[in-house]
Amino acid sequence: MTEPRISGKWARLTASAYRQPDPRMLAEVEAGLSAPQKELPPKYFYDPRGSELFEEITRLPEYYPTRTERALLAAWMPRLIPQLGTRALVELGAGNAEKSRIIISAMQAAGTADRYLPIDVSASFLNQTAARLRREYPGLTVEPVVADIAEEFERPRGLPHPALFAFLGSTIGNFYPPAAIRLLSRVRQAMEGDDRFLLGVDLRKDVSRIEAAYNDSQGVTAEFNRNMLLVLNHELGANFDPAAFEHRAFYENATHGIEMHLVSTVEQEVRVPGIGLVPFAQGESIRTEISCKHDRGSVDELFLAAGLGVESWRADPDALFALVVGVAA
Ligand code: AVJ
Repeated sequence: MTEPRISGKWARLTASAYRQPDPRMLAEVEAGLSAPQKELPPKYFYDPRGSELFEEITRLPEYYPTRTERALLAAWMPRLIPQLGTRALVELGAGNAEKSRIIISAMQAAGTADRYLPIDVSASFLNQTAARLRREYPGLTVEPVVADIAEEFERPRGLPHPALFAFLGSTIGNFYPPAAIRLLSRVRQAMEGDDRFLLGVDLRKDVSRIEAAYNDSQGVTAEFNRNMLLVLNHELGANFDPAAFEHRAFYENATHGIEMHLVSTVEQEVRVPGIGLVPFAQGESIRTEISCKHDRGSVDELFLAAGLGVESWRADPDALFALVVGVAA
């Protein structure tokens, strides 16, 4: 089907009315909203506003993971990178690449900053990031890849050795173990020779500390959570009223993870074009994210099942967060 060709301000004003919804997104949303426990994939948090809100989360006093991981990287990478001789950094779920800079700078100091391949679902964010890094590191070849790492991952062609595949920020926590193992196995398949895997994981700890990180006093996480409904409105033409949903985040002991939900405050029906009317009882929720926490034992299990072994493990003194180097088993 050809879209009407219009330009200037009308193109912008009418773009969303003419755009076809992404069929993959529509299928995922339909499946998620028709499940007994409604759910939506966390990747739909990250439109430009969502990415901005997530960056705000990373600076909140309660949200310890980002700053703890950054400190671990800053302390370790200047020694680890020259030991490994890393020539290429492949980063799964790159976001704004703020932490990647620490690794790339260590590669540059070692004289091996050859290539950087950020992989992310958000093309616009990725391209901004790539442009900035090319300016900051003139000798570095930056090759952004738009992909959903939960669905697909292959060794990028022509990748120099040794490569470091990094999956930071505890994003692995978004996957229950079976899906985490599938993802890690695909990374393992992509690894060759003396390549390494670098994982950032949020550790199991006092539940109140974890719950506080997802229930910040400024309400940024609540706004981030509700933003997913605006993404559905914008992308699918749905008519969610974000004010009719409440943010809820709690730790589930059985799965060692935070669950984030949007709880309908009223009985209501929401229209999603291509899906129909979605009914909500008062108090019924949509699960928008899980964030599983790990320890040395659970990481060992995931790695073992994926054909990887833990080569080294570094946690901060308070054992909030760990960086793990994995090697083909
Ligand atoms: C980006 C998935 C690691 O689980 O802590 C932060 C996302 N959600 N606050 C996390 C998130 C709510 C974050 N990850």
